[in-house]
Amino acid sequence: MNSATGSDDPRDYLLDQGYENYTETDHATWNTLARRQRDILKGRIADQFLDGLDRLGIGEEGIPDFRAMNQRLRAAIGWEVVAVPGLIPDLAFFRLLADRKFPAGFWIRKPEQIDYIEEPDIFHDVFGHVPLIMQPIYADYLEAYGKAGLVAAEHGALKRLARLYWYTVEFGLAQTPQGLRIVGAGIASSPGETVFSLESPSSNRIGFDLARVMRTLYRIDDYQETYFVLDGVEAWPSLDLDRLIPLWKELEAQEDIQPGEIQSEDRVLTNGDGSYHRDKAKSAA
Ligand code: HBI
Ligand code: FE
Repeated sequence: MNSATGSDDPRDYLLDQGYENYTETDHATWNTLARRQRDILKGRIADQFLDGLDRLGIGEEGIPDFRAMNQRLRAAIGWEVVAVPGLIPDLAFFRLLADRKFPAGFWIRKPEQIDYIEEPDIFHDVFGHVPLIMQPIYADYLEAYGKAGLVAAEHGALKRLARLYWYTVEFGLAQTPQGLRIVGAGIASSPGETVFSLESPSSNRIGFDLARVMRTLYRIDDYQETYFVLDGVEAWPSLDLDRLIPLWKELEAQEDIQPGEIQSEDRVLTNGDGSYHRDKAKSAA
């Protein structure tokens, strides 16, 4: 992720959501996106995500008002969503998560950008990220992630944390008794990747392994070449610092792994044929 530079103090980024400033068009854009995602996510997303949407009132009644949503989040799980202008520096981001606050962009994409935006907007941040925070195990994972991030910064291990976030919180899949399901917010807020991540023969799907993920480079400009699969919707990795600090040290001696590469130790669920990214590279050349 290409995050901002600037102050590490989260208070320098917090805004009022400015709920009254959203236009009819803004609410209509939200509703269009929410309706489309709800349809396409059926049978593909973890049930817990849909449960979170329902319990938080995140739906097709316009952009959620953080004041109302936060009453439910606070009461249920001791988290809240805070409005920020966009990407914020890593340390400010980690501090918020460590304090059980999830930063969300307050703005929404314009109708002409409905399918692609470069920076996360409120639809990605709230529809994609917030529903799973209603699950205690996930809520604790995000908090632990924030705390680990603050320590990683002191150990030159920020890239390890960025990769972990990418391959779990943003682009994670999970095994369930009903089959593979989406748990990542970057997938859950994108109609194209919702289908691609589960059904494309192109990408690899590999059983989650913490050290393996922390070594793996990722693509920010297209669908992933590899998705990592948690052993269950509640199987978020433990981020015990007594284990992480020596692990980061060990990894310094190991090479990075390319996004599409498979290693002999991998638990391979799908060995992707790479066709999607190869065709793209051809047409770009
Ligand atoms: N800021 N608003 C926002 N949202 C993010 O997801 C985010 C961020 N800053 C940094 C960041 N993510 C990542 O680089 C860290 O997870 C490593
Ligand atoms: Fe995100």
